[in-house]
Amino acid sequence: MGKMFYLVFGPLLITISFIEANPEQRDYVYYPKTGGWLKLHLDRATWRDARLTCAQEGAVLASPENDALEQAIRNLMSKSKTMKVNTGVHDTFATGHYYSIEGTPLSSMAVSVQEEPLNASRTENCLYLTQDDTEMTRGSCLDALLFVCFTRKTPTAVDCGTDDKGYKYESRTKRCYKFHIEPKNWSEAFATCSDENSHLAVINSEVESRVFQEMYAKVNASLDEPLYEVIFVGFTDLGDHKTWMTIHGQTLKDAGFNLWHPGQPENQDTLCGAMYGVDGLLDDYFCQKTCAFICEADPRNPVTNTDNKRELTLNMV
Ligand SMILES: [Ca+2]
Ligand SMILES: [Ca+2]
Repeated sequence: MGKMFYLVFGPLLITISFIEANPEQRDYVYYPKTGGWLKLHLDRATWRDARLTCAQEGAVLASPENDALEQAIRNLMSKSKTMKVNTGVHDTFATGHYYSIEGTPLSSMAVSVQEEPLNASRTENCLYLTQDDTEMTRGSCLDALLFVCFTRKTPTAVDCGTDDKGYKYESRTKRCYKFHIEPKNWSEAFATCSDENSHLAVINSEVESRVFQEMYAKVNASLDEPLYEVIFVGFTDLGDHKTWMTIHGQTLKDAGFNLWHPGQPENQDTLCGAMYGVDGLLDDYFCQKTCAFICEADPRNPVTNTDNKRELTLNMV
C-alpha cells in the first residue's frame, strides 16, 4: 500500500511542496514596523483552515504579538471594513495557555483578552480581534471568520502596483518602469501611463537618468529600426519657455535632475519634456510629435534602505 500510495500520489506531493516553497505573495502589503508583509484573506475559514492557508503561502496566521502587528492587522481590517478576524492566538494545546502560532505567550503580547466567564462546553479556544474592542475576545475555533496572514520572508516578486507584466522593478531607484516603444504624442503618452495606473516617468536623479539611458540603449539594440533620438518624460513648459515643471508640480531642480542636452532647451514652440536616449539629458520637444516614452510606477512593497539582504534578493528577481 505504501509503495502504491507513493506511485499514485508521489508527483502530487512534489507539486505541493513546490507551491509551498514559492509562496504567491502578490497581495501582501509591506508594513515596515512589523518587519514583514500581511494579507487579509476575504474568504472565511475555520481557525484550522486559516492556519493551513497561511502556511501554504509561506506565512503564519497573524497574531497581535506586538504594537506594530496589532496596528497592521487593524489597518487592514479598517481598510476593508472588516469587523472581526480570527487571530493565531489559541489554547488548543492546553486549556487556558494561550500562544500565537509562532509560540509567543499571550502574556507578552501588546493586547489582552476580555475577562468573561468561560462557556460550559469550553470550546472557545481561539481569540478574535474586533474593530470595536481594544481587547481580544474568546471564540470558537470552528467558526468561519476572515483572517490575516503574516510573513517576514521576502516576497517572490516586487508588486509594481499594476497587473501589467511590462513593469519591471529597478533596485537602483526602487521604482518600477515600462518602456513603451509605440510612438505617441506627449498627451497620449501621459494618458497611456495613467490608464496603466502609473505616470509618465519623472527623472529625479542622475541615477534615474542613467537607468532610462540604459533602457533606451537596450530597447534600441533589440529593434530592426532604431528609435527616434528622444523619448517623452514627465515635464512641461508652463508657457513662457522658461518655467519647466514636472507633472508632479516641481521645478526640475527640486525634482532632482535639471541637466540639459547640449544646445537645449531651444525655446521655440517646444513645450513638452523629453530625454535624449544617447546621454539621458533633457530636451524640449514638440508636444504633438510622437516618440517612445517610459511609464513609472511606485511599488506597493518597496524594499527599505536598511535591509540590504532583502534588496540583494530582489536584485535577482
Ligand atoms: Ca522618478
Ligand atoms: Ca529640443
